[in-house]
Amino acid sequence: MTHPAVIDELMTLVDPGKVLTDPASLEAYGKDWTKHYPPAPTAIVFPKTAEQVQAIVKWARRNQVALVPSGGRTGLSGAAVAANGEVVVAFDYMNQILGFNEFDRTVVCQPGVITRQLQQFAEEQGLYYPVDFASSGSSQVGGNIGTNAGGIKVIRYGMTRNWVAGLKVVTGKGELLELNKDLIKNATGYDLRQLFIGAEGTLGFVVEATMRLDRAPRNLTAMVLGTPDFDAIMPVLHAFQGKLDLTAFEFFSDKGLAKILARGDVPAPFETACPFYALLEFEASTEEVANEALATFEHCVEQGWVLDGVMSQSETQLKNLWKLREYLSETISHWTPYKNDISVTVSKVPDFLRDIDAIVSEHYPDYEVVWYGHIGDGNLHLNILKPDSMSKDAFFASCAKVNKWVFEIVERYNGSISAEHGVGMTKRDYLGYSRSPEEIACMKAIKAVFDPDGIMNPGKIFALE
Ligand code: 2HG
Ligand code: ZN
Repeated sequence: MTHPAVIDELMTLVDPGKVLTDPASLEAYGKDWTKHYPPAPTAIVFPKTAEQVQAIVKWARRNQVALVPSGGRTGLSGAAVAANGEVVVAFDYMNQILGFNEFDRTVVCQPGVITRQLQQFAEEQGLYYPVDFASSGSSQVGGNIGTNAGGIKVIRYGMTRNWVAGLKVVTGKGELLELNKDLIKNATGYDLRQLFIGAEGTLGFVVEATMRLDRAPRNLTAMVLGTPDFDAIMPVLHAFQGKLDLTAFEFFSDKGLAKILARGDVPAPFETACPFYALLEFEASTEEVANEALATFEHCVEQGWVLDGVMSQSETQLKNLWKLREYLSETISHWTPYKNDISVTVSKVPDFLRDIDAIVSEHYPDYEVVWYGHIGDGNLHLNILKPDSMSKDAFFASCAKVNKWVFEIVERYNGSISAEHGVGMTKRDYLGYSRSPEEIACMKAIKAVFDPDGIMNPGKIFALE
């Protein structure tokens, strides 16, 4: 436990009132959306400047205090959890957009800028920040960078990594590094910026980020298509990708749809009941594009790949169709789901899903399983729902047993045990299914360069040693 005198010293490094130790704050800032681990931080500190972050890290080095970075805490892998007396560094007061350059199409953000704030700022400039996901109303830019956040538009725009022009980071040594200087071309050796993206705060903390923007999409239009089985989704993807530049290609199962419709606030896409649904989106920038989409839909129906479908005709319909997919995670959170976020290359998806589904239904015939995800990226979200009669601990213990088999299948398919939710604490013991011992050794050596004292988010990605 950190000595009270050490916390007193911390208080001198930031503005008055910006260190909290009350139980409610410790509880709130000590956890993310996983809620598996009881939060137990020692204190929460709110820096306002990069210099204050440097002072905090140097203080932590001197006193051997572990630090956990905290953004919107919407993560699903426990990467922002402080369960071992750490001090949480929360970026809520570093939440300003500091600059915009219309020629470079870049925005300079402090790490605590909310994703939606950045999206809205881009819109006000007639531009677009394309990384989007259900938690964009609370997640923060620093956390998005720390986790290399993905979401629903990756098929067209890629992950957060693609949109980071430059970074300022404070390393575990307390040094301030300015990485890539916002350049498009910069052939000067190792791109250290990329190391900090997706590092989950284990190398250092982002204190400023220059994010790129894109042109605004024109007349985004969505289709929801019902398929007779899972296998039909892939030829549908192939057919549409051959004709259109898709901005999204998502899927969900009938069980997922049933949960959404039971809410009572989202209209059904159409009457026909189907086992699986694909949601695709494109820019209907001209009438020809819209006609091409309809012709492709008809082709898919003729082939027997699609049983029914609908295309949005207005902004409201577009939003309503997206709710069918975007509300899933929050809606099923009521059943305390056991989550897995896995990926393979797109061509392997049908066989992969069949193998995993068989394992899960063999071992858990009584559990309800809801499949959804970013199928156009080969990314599946497997959610096993907790029966009401079962305790959370018993349920999670029984699901953990199946992890081994699921991850063996992932390994066999050369896939990833974490497609977009990160490693954090939930996946750290399984890293070896996706990364070789040599790779893990390199990763640990890199950590030692930037964080020689092991104070930056310890116990995340790798187990505590
Ligand atoms: C999504 O795609 C999020 O909705 C959450 O990544 C996934 O709830 C999940 O399993
Ligand atoms: Zn997702």
